Amino acid sequence: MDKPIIVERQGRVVIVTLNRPAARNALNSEIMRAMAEELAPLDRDTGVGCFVLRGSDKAFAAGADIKEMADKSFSEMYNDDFFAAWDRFAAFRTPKIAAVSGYALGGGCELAMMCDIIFAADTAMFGQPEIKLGVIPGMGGSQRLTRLVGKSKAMDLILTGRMMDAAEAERCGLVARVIPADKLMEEALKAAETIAGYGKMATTAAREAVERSLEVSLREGILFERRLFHSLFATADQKEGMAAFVEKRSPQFKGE
Ligand code: CO8
Repeated sequence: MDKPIIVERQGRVVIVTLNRPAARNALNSEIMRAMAEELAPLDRDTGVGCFVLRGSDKAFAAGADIKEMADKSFSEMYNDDFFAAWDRFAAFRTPKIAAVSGYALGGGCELAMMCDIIFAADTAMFGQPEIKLGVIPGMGGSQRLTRLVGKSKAMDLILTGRMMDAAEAERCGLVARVIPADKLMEEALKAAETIAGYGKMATTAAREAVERSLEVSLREGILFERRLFHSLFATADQKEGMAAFVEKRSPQFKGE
């Protein structure tokens, strides 16, 4: 049987490929479990500086697996806390880039939004079409999409179930960059290598600070940022980064 995900390490970057191309990478429980379990040790590894998550050319992921969910009862969904392990992926502290080609729909769009940066191929299509199935987004879409693109656009997508293309996704702030499809991985890897080349304590702190801005008031967020900033002066990487600048050389970060 094919593995649900393929995990490849390239130096300090880990490429994760969703591996159900024939099912448009529909996210079933095997993929969810593999993502949570196989990636957790890599998340904790100071030698890993960035994840890049991708699907196939046709689909990043076309949502949760409808065939797996269709016959479930409320009590099965509730008692299993169905799909809760995706929260573990979302909570990884290593920076994560989603490299999206083709469809990112429903849980696929939600998975991309669990990443820190979304790069979209010019072929990418985003949407939250759950309404067409008689349900609503269930992996954070109603919350994360609204924070990222605002209420009106989120309502438009979630209530109509329509798709938006990469250009619209970039315009509304969902996507950081739109890239020609054949250059998507090259660009994503370049950015991942840049991020992974910095000290991991600083990149972890940076993403934690930005994430916190989505949760708290401006005053609380600024205080959180300042305390994190202060705390980085206890790291060897801060000493090395600033010494390297003064000495006009490249820093050698250790993630300590
Ligand atoms: N689930 C299961 N199978 C799927 C899914 C899916 N989401 N998407 C595609 N497939 C399967 C198709 O059934 C088909 O299988 P088969 O070959 O056996 O017939 C195969 O993939 C290829 O699909 P298509 O022939 O439809 O391929 P196209 O390229 O013509 O179309 C689309 C691609 C547009 C992506 C189309 O497949 C589609 O609309 N898919 C469904 C999209 C959708 O509705 N996604 C939302 C799902 S619900 C969801 O994500 C909720 C998340 C929250 C859950 C959390 C619970 C707590």
